[in-house]
Amino acid sequence: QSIEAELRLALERQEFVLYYQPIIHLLTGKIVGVEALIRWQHPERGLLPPEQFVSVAEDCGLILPMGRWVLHEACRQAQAWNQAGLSPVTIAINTSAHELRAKDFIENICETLAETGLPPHLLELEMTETVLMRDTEDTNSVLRALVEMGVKLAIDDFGTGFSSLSYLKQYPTDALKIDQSFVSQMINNKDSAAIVSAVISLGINLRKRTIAEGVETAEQHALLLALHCDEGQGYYFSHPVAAGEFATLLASGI
Ligand code: G
Ligand code: G
Ligand code: MN
Ligand code: NA
Repeated sequence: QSIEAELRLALERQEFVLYYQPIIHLLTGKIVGVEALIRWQHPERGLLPPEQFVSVAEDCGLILPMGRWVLHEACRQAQAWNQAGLSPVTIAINTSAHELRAKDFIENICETLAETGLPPHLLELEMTETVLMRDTEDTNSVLRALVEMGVKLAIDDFGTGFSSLSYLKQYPTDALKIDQSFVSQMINNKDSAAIVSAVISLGINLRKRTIAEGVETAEQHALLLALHCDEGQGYYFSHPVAAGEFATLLASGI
């Protein structure tokens, strides 16, 4: 059986699950956001990471129904936490190029927010530079529509894509997620530290939040704080965890 056929079945059988990784406000240490990360609970092969199936789903078009499921499930879950009285957190969702260019993308987001009751400002869509650089005209109107709805936009893996800085002016983005490759090397490598520092300055000057990805050590945490990075995400704070475990973290007031 091809992986494509397997993926189709997995969607029907609801074998996908979302894991949640906290995003911490560095100054207060509080959880202010969470990134939803898809996993495939495979009946024989166990819990599979997205590297093993997301690109296949993109190539065969299954990324659209999969993305709709992720959006709906993440918004439903975030609103359930809200209604349970936990402190509101922004739910961040990875958005692929296919999804962004789908005709019903905006409509789908509108409907999902209406159905789940999640306030639009608590939804943040993460897109890579590569996703943003395609069809700039169309992309711009889609992004403007999202901003009008109050949905937030973050540039994922910032600094690793193939792009120019001019799109920072062109697109109404709210946040820059500093790629973990820079963060992981910034203690031992001056050039990586310089890049992290420059991206944070760029964020400050453009009034965009900066979020450091892949924070693993106390040294990295301290340096990011000193550089005035807004938020952090990584194993130092928490691995991606199942929904129940995330609710426990949130309830503990971290
Ligand atoms: O969970 P993990 O750290 O292994 O995720 C690896 C990558 O897989 C992420 O950086 C992200 O780009 C991608 N990914 C995870 N979840 C989703 C999802 O729901 N949709 C899409 N399109 N990509 C995802
Ligand atoms: O969306 P994106 O492709 O950036 O997804 C982030 C990926 O990075 C996820 O697959 C997540 O599991 C992984 N990740 C999260 N925190 C850390 C970390 O501290 N170190 C490393 N090496 N990977 C991380
Ligand atoms: Mn991401
Ligand atoms: Na990223």
